[in-house]
Amino acid sequence: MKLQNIILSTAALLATSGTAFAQFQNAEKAVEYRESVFTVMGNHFGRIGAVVKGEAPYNKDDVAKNAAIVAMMSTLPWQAFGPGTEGGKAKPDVWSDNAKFKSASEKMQLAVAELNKAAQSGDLENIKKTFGATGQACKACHDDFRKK
Ligand code: ASC
Repeated sequence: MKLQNIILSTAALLATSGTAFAQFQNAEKAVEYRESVFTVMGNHFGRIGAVVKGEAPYNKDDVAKNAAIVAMMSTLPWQAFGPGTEGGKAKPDVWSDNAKFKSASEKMQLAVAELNKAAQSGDLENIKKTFGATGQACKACHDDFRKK
C-alpha cells in the first residue's frame, strides 16, 4: 500500500470510529445521556398512559405535546450506544446482537410516530390503540436488552 493511501485510510478510520465518542467525553457520559433520555421519554409516555387508563382527563393539547416530546426523544438515545459504551442498565446483548437491538429500536420509533400522529389528530380511540402498541415495543426491547 502506498504511504498516501495508508494515511488516507487511517484518517478515514479515525473519522468514523471517532464519531461514537465525539459527542461524549467518555462511556459514563454516554450512559448518563441515554438513561436521561429514557427517563424523560418514560415520564411523558407515562402522562399519556394516565389518560389512556382513565386516571387523568383527556386534554387534546396536553396529549399532543407529550406525544411530540416522546417522538422527539425516541430518536436520541441510539447515538449513545456506540462501541465502547457498555454499561449502565444495558445488557451486553446491545453490542453482541446489535442488529436485533437496532431493529427493536426502529420498531419503537415507528410505534411512537404512529402514537404521535394519533395524538396530533386528537382521536382518543386511536391514541389508546397506538399507546398500547408503543408500550409493547418498549417492553420487547427491555425484555431483551435492559438489565432487570
Ligand atoms: C412506560 C415506561 C416504560 C414502558 C414500558 C411498557 O410507561 O416508563 O418503560 O411504559 O413499561 O411496557
